[in-house]
Amino acid sequence: MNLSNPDFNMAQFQRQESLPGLGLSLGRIKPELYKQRSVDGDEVRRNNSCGRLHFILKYDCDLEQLIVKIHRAQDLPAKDFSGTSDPYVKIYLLPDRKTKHQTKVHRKTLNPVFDEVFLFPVGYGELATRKLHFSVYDFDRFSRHDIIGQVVVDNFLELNDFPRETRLCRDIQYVTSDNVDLGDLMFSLCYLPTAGRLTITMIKAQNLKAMDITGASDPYVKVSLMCEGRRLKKRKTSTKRNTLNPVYNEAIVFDVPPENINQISLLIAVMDYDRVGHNEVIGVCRVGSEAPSQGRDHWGEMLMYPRKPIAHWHPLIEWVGQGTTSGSQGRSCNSLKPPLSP
Ligand SMILES: [Ca+2]
Ligand SMILES: [Ca+2]
Repeated sequence: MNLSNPDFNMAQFQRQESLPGLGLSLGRIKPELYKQRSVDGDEVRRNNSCGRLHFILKYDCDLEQLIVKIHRAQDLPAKDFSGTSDPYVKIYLLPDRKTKHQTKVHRKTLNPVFDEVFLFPVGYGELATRKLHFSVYDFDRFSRHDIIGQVVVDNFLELNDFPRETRLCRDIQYVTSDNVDLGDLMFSLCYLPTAGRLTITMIKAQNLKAMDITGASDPYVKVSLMCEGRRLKKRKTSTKRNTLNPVYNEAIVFDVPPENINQISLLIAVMDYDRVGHNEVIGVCRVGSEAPSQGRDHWGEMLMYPRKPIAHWHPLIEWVGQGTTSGSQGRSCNSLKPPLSP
């Protein structure tokens, strides 16, 4: 069975997927993926993961539509007292929030097999600015449905095989609310190993959540250099007044010697400035070797291409307020002294 056959059409897509034993064929492709994730629970927790979502993307150039097949989820957290959940998945192709698709609810399982196909009519050229947003929920008969977590896919054109059939398996990121509306942040990362210089250039944000009664926010971005849960240094951009789509183009530089680059991460918070009262967090994202999937990928790309600024969009997720300064400094951080302010 040639899974990357470019002539693969919609009918085959569905037929092939509904063949008995298909679930096994996924497993045959990358069995090591499953093994690692299900055995190493610690790793899953470190990444704030709430299980994994398996799905398949394909773009139909003739019909100009993105085809999304939600295959299954695995190792979901239990949200009900019974020790299970009743999962279902909602998907959007942001920034459009009017077209929403949803799977059926699967009762009492942490490893649901959905096998449902959804279509999003969209021009191929438009895909560069769109992103798929999956929210996994636990259905509850008598109360508000709990969100289990979310997966966001952007940069479609950089996916292997795309627009041909592309199978993906992503960590489900922990969130506490359905934060489709927090917005996105674009920044570039660049590392100069010889100079030991890490540069993050804050480019812009879009569709930020409105925090003020004016219907806008006064966003600035705060970047914290973290080592094992401890904040070593923080820097921020200028504040842009009264906008949900700020443009910064401001570089923030940290001194990080190559021997420490694998121990650190960046916690990036988009904040709303308020003249009166506390400034509030709009949303956050993290990059680093231990960050959730997208932040980890961007970090890895930066290390793979030193001296080259690499820019990506990142979805903002809700700040759940983990302590950033508590806990003792790890041994491995000792050689990374907080650099002096310039
Ligand atoms: Ca439930
Ligand atoms: Ca404000």
